[in-house]
Amino acid sequence: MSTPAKITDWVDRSDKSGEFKRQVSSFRDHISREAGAKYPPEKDRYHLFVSYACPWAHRTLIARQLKGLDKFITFSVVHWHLGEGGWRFVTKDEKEPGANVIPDPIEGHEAFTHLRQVYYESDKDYAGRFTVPVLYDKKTKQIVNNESSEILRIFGSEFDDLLDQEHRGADLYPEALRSDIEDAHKWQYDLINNGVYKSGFATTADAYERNVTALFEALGRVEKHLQGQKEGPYYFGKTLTEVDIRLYVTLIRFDPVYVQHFKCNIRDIRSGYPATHRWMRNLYWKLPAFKDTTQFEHIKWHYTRSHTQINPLSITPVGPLPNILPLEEEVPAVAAARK
Ligand SMILES: N[C@@H](CCC(=O)N[C@@H](CS)C(=O)NCC(=O)O)C(=O)O
Repeated sequence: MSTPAKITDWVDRSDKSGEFKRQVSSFRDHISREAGAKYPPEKDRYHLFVSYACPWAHRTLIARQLKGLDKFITFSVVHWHLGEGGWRFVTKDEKEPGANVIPDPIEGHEAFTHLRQVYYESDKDYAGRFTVPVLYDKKTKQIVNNESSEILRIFGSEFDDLLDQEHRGADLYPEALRSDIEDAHKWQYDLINNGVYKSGFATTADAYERNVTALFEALGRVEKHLQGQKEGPYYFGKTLTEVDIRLYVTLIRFDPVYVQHFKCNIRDIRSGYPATHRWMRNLYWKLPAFKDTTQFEHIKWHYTRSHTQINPLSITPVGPLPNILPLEEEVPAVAAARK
């Protein structure tokens, strides 16, 4: 008899390849400023459900803040623990760190305990995974979109007519860089963003070794690119783009979690990739949209205490300390080598 699928089975138990295969997102509508759009940009109409732990959700939180959409789109954060029922909301009496970690705040959702209920409200026959981020329309009570790359793109442009000059000007997908951005997304998504998961969730040594090797080759490629980047602090020099956001959310979790929990330990960022380390710290320390949305307790607790097949005792490793180094400080070996 085969074992029934569980929400916490990251690799299908009958899949002999041992490979983690990410499902395709199901809700793919768009908020659009085109006349007659089903979901037009409007103040206080949309809500974002996220987890601070999740790198995909983190993309959307950064874009929301960078574009000044905090005044337009509300958000709430689920409990960091992912159990058999999927993501759950905190109860009224629970106190967890971080802003907006609250029960489901939507009118009519007073009895909702889990994110899955938001999915079933939109589609009673929904049969996919109950993932964050979820962009939700409070007016029609429907999920608009649950694919972070698309939500990022929506936030980047579709509210621009409502924004002040400064935020309208923050173009995360500028015309002149579009083909470079798309090229970077292609390999970085597969080898880095998803690569850490494919390494960590692999259930055979072969699948793990193949994916972790490819991941570190790709990190070498990022490092080489950033070493050659003399024009400015961002991936493409003076212009902050989607590529910075999408790489950051994976790399900020790298040393605190992925190195040990996902066995991505050929090197770490702080001692092995100086240009990448500087690029990442610049984003964190100089731009509040990056620092304010990075919640290390949710990040560390979620992975190490939810994935019990990887860490059965749920003991969270203390280090590395600090989670992120100050801009001008290096690990002792790097500092000594510089002298
Ligand atoms: N394609 C989705 C992936 C999102 C995703 O996988 N989110 C994870 C958290 S990091 C999740 O919610 N997983 C819950 C589950 O699979 O049950 C996106 O990029 O928006």
